[in-house]
Amino acid sequence: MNCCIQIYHFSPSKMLAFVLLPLLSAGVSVSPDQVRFSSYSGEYGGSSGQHFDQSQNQLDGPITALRIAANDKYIVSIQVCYGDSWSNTEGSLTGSPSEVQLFPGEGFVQVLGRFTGYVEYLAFRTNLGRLFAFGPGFSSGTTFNAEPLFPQTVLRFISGRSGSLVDAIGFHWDKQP
Ligand code: MMA
Repeated sequence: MNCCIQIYHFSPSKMLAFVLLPLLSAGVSVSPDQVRFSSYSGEYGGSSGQHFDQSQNQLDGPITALRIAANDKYIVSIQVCYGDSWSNTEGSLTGSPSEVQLFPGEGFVQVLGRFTGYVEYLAFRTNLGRLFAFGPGFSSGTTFNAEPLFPQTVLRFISGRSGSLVDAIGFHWDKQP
């Protein structure tokens, strides 16, 4: 018997595998342009102040720390550390910010907040379950719950509007670099 005849000796199950395996593997292999990891939540707050965008800062690395100052009504400033580099301070440089540091590999996976014409309250939850809250706990403002659309993604950078306060904020989620 020569090798060309052997194909007729495949059992039905072998034949099925022969036909189905390439189809199945084609079905589960996803080309890069079909994969989505980026999503955006926001913008939460008012329309005054000047637009800011820290998209360039994400090139410095993952978010590793935050500095946030608040008074009895509002979030006064926010500064984000990307890798080893601190962003510009959005809002006022007055007031004493609270600083939180993330562990290596830790990232923000949820932000709960509240706003009126300005951002009043922000609570950041990490993928290790830690929660860091800033600003007054109660007011009549509108609440929000910002989360990434895709699993295994984290906060990569923020954008928004600021002046002497943080007027508005938005959250950009993506894979950790
Ligand atoms: C400034 C100015 C406004 C902004 C507030 C609060 C005091 O006014 O930039 O446009 O709304 O600060 O950030």
